[in-house]
Amino acid sequence: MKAWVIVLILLIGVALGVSGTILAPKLAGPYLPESFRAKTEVVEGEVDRKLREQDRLLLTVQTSQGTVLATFKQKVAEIDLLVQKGDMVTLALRRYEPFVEEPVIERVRKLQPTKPEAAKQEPTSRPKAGEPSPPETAAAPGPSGITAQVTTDPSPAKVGRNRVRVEVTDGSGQPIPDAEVELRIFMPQMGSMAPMESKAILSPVDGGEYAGELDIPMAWTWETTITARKDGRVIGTVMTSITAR
Ligand SMILES: [Cu+2]
Repeated sequence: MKAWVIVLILLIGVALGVSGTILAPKLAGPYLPESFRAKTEVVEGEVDRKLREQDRLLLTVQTSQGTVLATFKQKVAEIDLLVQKGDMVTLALRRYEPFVEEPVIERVRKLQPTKPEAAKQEPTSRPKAGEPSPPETAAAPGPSGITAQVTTDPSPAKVGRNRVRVEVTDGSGQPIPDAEVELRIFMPQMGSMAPMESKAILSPVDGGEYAGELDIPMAWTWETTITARKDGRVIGTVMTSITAR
């Protein structure tokens, strides 16, 4: 065969290959199975377990569609550093699947305890050496004008049994004695995790001060509602949060 024929065949081959690469996805796109298309779905959920091995990292994420086990073999150290148990992560998946490899992590949100407003107004005196650190406090005016200042022992609160103290004052800062005070912590449903709650009925210890025992089922920043009643009638509710570590 003549040399120029071979060159011509080669050139035609290259031209077909190039145009095929450009045109094929456009023409064949609608006929390709779902998984071949670049369409992605965004799935958000809470990291409920993280397992680091020598050369890979596993995350289980509770999403609204089900649990995802994501396996990473690239950027293992980086992901290990960034993502912690309890974080909310957004994954780009082709579709929901229980087992995914190297999904793109689009966002990581730390569910850090939000510092209550009252903390900012507190004097910033440092505790002296040997003294216990000041207890975590939270105060917020309720719809009826009452204020409840929560402290936990230990502080920050721990998983398990904690002692809680609540100082209840009225709109003008006067302590409210002789009330029935109840404290409830709540976690909404997340993914397949059922909602959780725990309650403490507090007893008066001093004028306007109430105390009791609270069981905290897991490390989390819990939505906290304090309800004060007098003669069975609600005189005020206060929303705040308690973080257990
Ligand atoms: Cu939960």
